[in-house]
Amino acid sequence: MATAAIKTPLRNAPDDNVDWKRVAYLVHLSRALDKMEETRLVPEKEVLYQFSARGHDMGQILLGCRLDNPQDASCGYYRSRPLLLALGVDVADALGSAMGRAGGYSDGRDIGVVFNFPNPNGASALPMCGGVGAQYTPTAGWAQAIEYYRTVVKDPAYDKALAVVLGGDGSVASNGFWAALTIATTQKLPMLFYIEDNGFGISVPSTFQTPGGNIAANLASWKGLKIFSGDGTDPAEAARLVDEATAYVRDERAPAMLRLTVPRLQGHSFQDTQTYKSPEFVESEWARDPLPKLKSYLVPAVLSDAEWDKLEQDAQGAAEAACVEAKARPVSLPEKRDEKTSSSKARCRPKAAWRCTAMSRRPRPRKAGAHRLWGARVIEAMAEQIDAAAPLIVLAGRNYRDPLWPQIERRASVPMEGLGIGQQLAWLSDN
Ligand SMILES: Cc1ncc(C[n+]2csc(CCOP(=O)(O)OP(=O)(O)O)c2C)c(N)n1
Ligand SMILES: [Mg+2]
Repeated sequence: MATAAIKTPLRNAPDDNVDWKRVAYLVHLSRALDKMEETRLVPEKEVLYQFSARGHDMGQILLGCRLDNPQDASCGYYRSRPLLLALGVDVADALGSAMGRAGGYSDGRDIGVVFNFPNPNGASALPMCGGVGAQYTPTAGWAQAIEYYRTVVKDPAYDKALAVVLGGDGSVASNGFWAALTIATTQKLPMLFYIEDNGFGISVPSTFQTPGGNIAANLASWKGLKIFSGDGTDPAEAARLVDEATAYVRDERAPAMLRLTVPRLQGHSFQDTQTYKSPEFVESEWARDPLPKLKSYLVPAVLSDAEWDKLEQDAQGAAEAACVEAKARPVSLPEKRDEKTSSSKARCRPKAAWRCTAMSRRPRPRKAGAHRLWGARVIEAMAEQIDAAAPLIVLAGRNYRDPLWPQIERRASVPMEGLGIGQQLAWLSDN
């Protein structure tokens, strides 16, 4: 009896500074969305390109919960939806984008798994794209802007702000990674490199991306970079590392890397059946699933079993409601999509945006409407920058010229028309 009276149950002591209920809810929500896409929306052909974040979710959500400064910004990649959920992105927007629906922040323009989230109430997510490594230098730019506002404009709102970039173990072999690392460390920028090391870039093991497969170990002697590294599936360790790394960047105004190892519990994308992994390896990955670890960490220390189940049900309910809302949205029409792209961008940065939208995209000859629309945009962009009466020398080929020609032929000349490629090069070097 005496023994029983003094025996204290073994309990975890989760950090009170973490809102664990929110973390658990969001992990359940991320899982519910992944499962809904895999089991229903992909077979229904509502979602065509699906990426599961399963295994990466808890770490990202812990990170997102620490991005609480409205001047913070993050930039992720196609596996970053859990982070976006933690930043507060509308669930129907997240799902609707993957379904190419109208509305939301992308109005059907994105491939779905990439996001942008100009968040007026908190940390924003910079526009992402599918190019591996493309996320790094824009994030360095944000970090540089933070420092400009802090030290030149002297706006105290930026005193503790940071920029965080998310990337996989494959992305550390990209130009963007090394460029941003150089910028952030030579300029001492408040930038956190959050590396989710799942051991693979599609089917390629991380040992092909960096010697030994551990970028944090390899950068140990890199000057001006504080390194944090650990297990992204262990709730206590991941929460502590996220805390330490974000606090370091905020307080020291200097860059850091946080590398968390995580299992990729699904194929690279839905289509990938992972035949390059042995069944034993896949099993060992599932043994590292952070969700059951989170449950045993929180129940009963923070939540009862019933509360845990209720969070899961609530998250499923939210995912279902978001699905109904997203499906009720019309499919975004290409014409409308183009209008929205140009007009919304024009509101932010008129000239640069017009140049980028109107001039960089190649017109598609078989789509006469799109061809004409492209031509009209280029004409408008030119009108902003070139005098209406100025003579024009057109160096572009026929595909690009044709949609503009009726409007410019009176003042345009095409000096390289009819020349072969070698003659064109000669003309260009002579003129
Ligand atoms: C510039 C560029 N090169 C190649 C690809 C093709 N690609 C898509 S995902 C991927 C692997 C990236 O792996 P990692 O960074 O580890 O992220 P993970 O998918 O494992 O989360 C590659 C090579 C691409 N999208 N962009
Ligand atoms: Mg990877």
